[in-house]
Amino acid sequence: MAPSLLATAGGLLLLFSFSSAQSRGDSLGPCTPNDGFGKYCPTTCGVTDYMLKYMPMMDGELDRMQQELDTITNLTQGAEQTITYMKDTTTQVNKNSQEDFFKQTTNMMDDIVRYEKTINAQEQQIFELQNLVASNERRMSDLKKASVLMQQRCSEPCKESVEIQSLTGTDCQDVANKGATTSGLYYVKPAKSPEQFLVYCEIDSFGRGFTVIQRRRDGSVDFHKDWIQYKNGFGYLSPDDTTEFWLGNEKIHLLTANTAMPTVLRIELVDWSGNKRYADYTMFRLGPEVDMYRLTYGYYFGGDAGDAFDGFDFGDDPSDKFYTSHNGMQFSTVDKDNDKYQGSCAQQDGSGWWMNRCHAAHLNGKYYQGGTYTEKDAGEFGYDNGIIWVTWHNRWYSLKETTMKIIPLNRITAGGGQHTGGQAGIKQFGGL
Ligand SMILES: [Ca+2]
Repeated sequence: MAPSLLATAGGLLLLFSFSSAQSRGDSLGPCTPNDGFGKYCPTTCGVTDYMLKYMPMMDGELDRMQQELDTITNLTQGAEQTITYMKDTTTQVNKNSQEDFFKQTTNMMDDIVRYEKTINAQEQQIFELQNLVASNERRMSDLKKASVLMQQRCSEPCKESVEIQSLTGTDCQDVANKGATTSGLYYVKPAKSPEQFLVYCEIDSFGRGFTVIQRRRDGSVDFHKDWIQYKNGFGYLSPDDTTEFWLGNEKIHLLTANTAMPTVLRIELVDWSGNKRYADYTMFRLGPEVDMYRLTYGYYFGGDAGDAFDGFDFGDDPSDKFYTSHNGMQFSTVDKDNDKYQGSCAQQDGSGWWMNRCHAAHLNGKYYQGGTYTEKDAGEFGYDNGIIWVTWHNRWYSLKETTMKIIPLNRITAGGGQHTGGQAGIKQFGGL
């Protein structure tokens, strides 16, 4: 055992864990405290996620080092035994010096042969030990470099590295109406919101300002989160739209409740072949927390991805469609079961969503690289838990990218754009 080296390595890990969290805490000062989270200014949740993601790697490194140290210890013991043996042999030779000359010569010849063997073996051992030491030094050096890198990143003043636009409004459409033409990070403050918060606004050439409430891109953020995390939001907002996040149920509630104009929820999906589809729902609204952030919408407003929120007949049971619809469902998380199922859909699927019994749409599901997955991939419960929009791809196909964004109803068709394909939606819109 080499407790001193282990303690040093442990100390190194501990040192940068605390100091990085501390640095971020310090540098949050100059940031506007209400920004919630961002690519460079993660929330406490964000920091925890980051550390948890990084720590298993460090733990793995330390485990490997420990194993190598054990090996070195064993080899050292072997070498010590060999030395003891060599000393014993020398003593034996001295004892034998009084004996018969020929016998002594024979013994000495034997001893010389043994010595040679021992020396060869020891040289080999020394060579292996040197390699191990060099390898450990490299690992220590890598760990130190990683630590220094973390320190540097954590000590960067976050205010300077995040571009936050100066215009503000009640939502992204309001921001666009005030003249914003660039997509990016903006502060918004809906009418009933006690404070402003940061959002990513997608502003297009038609002057439409979408407020983005969910992004899946590459699986870099784990959506297996609890009630509080889904309430407050998690993941990272970035000015260049490269990161994954859930904006937060409380913010989505504030953005959709008490608006003068009905809100349209646009869902955009990308599969693993690069195909893109979308679905629109108008009069989209999230209830308050006392009503468990219940999802309601008026009707499917069109799109080419199909109406998965309305449920789907999987062919398992006549009630499939009824029990996989989402309109009117409360939000459930792994620690809060508000679904219509005797078990917990959210716990089984490891997500937060408007679960029924359980779903035909499931955009906060587990990220599966490549898309297709099986019951075996789905873990201990074996249910379809991917990123699902079943009216486009079946439930054992997990989508590559998703976007959920909202916009006032009167702006959705502005300038034509994507929605011109949704004939059903246009008709319904005309009938309003
Ligand atoms: Ca239940």
